[in-house]
Amino acid sequence: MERNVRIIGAPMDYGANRRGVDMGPSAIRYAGLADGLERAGVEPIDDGDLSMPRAEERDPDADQPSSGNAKFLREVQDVCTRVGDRVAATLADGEFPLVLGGDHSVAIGSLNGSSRGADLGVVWFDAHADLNTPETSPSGNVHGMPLAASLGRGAFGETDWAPAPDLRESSIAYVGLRSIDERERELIRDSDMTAFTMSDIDQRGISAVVEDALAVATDGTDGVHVSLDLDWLDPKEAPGVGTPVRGGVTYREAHAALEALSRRDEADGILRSMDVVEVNPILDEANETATLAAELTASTFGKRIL
Ligand code: HAR
Ligand code: MN
Ligand code: MN
Ligand code: MN
Repeated sequence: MERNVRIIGAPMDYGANRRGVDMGPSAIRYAGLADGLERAGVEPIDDGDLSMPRAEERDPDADQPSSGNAKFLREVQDVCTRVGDRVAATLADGEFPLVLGGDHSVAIGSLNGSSRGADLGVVWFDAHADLNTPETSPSGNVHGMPLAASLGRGAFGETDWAPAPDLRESSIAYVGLRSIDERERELIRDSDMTAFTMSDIDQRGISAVVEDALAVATDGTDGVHVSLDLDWLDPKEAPGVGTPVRGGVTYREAHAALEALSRRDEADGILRSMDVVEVNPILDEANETATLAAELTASTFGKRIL
């Protein structure tokens, strides 16, 4: 049976410090996403981009939580509500939602939509933990907070905005962490999430780590959401990201990881939804990072070398 993959573009940069990730969806499409998906054997259906006001037209501090700092919170909330509805409708139609960011705060929407009426597992490929709350964030940038928002932590729990109320920490696994804020470290340690850092990958290899991450995300869940932040890769491979961190995974490790997901999916049908975020074509070299994003997405859906 052919799988339909619905592409949902979310060109938002409210959650990031540096402008340019709003061009991510265009750059990833231009890099050949649809072709790659067809070669992987799935049918891409492009929904185009959600419309949203430019950050310059908005006041970042207009809607602040009761405590702490979360810039453009109203705008993020508006976009993520629409992303969530779109993702849920796509799943209800029996299609696969593929959300293109934009900064990583779009994942609040993906997780909301994908966890409606389902126990969701999550594999979070990222250099960063994205677990700050408005109170702990050193920057006020919401792309450093999507998991905290989805879990309703800190000031996110006091609003009537409940992004993913049924998401369980014990079903979430990070892969590739290497830049964690001091207060985030405590948050992770005190949580039920599973965190595989770059050190784990150094010691055990990417395949063993991904296998363990999948064991976490598939244990008692109905499906897995894959959140792919391109800064997970080493900046040598993926220079076009807003917050590069040295010491990330290589080109081959990244492909190995996503091919492992795809093989497991072929066997057990585990994949449910995905987002591909933080591509910043302004900081890129000849669209290299968007090209990698398109290739890795094709690998996730089963594109193989032979
Ligand atoms: N932890 C830092 C902060 O909260 C940096 C956020 C990271 N940016 C991302 N997320 N690209 O993965 O500001
Ligand atoms: Mn076709
Ligand atoms: Mn991230
Ligand atoms: Mn990141």
